[in-house]
Amino acid sequence: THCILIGAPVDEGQRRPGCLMGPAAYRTAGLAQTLSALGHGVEDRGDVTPAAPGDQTCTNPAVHHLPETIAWTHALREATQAALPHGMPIIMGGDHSLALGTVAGVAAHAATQGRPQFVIWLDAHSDFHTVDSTTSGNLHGTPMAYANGQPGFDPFPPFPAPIPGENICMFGIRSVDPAELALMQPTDITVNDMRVLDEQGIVAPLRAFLDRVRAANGMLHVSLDVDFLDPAIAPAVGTTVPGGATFREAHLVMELLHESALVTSLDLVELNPFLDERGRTAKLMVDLVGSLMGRKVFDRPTRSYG
Ligand code: DIR
Ligand code: MN
Ligand code: MN
Ligand code: MN
Repeated sequence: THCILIGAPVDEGQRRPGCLMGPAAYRTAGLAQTLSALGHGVEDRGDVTPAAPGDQTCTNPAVHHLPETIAWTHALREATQAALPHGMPIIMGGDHSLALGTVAGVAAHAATQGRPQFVIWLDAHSDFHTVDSTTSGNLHGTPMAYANGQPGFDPFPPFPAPIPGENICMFGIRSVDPAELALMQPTDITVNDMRVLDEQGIVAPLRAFLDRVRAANGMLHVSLDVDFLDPAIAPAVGTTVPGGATFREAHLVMELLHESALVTSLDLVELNPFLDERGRTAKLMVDLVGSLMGRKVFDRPTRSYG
């Protein structure tokens, strides 16, 4: 695979400064070297620079950094869409508001290919607020609703090719605000919350979704929020929520995604290196990308003998 690294030092979608150092931390933790050691081509396109913010406003007084976020959305949509014909974009964030742009870019690209776009959202949060519904005003809590074509995003450019709920699958969910729940309930989104993972494990629900992606010849975007992981193994994130994915659960997701050979783009979001312990979380995220891109502890036979 030709991997295209794109730095997205977005910090405006939440209130704890530091996510802007994410791209530098991934580079320092050896993301490019990890990918080349696995035999992939790697191209680092550097960090995206947004245009000067405009003067957009909205009626929800809680919302902050709206023009900055819209500027990022335009720039990241373009950068992601431009990369896709050449390889697999890996967006190094940056807070999760960057996905307003990256998912728009992958959806626009999929539409030009006549292929359906699918999304796997690995996160403690559903990120299903709209600009109108958010009470925190942090726009990192909105990208999934934008991608699903929900109303309530007036100041934003219309989402290019809204992704139907049946093409969206969330894992690791354990923090959903009442307004998000109300918006999601009428949709066909698959929400595999932590209870589902406790009860069924990650394998069956993930395989079921991957089978649908394959049957539809879909493109598959993976958005990996650091807080999908349990804070005990991944402390460097502004919004820790107890009870997250374990080390092995997270690697198993990545290994299954690799075996599926369906993933066409990836976001790495919410890493805040200012909160990290000697790069511990950054290195874990890089190792997870390694598993997603084919690293194995042992080479297992792909068929059973007997
Ligand atoms: C909360 C937290 N639902 C909010 N969201 C996220 O502020 O909207 N935290 N995404 O990481
Ligand atoms: Mn700020
Ligand atoms: Mn998130
Ligand atoms: Mn989150």
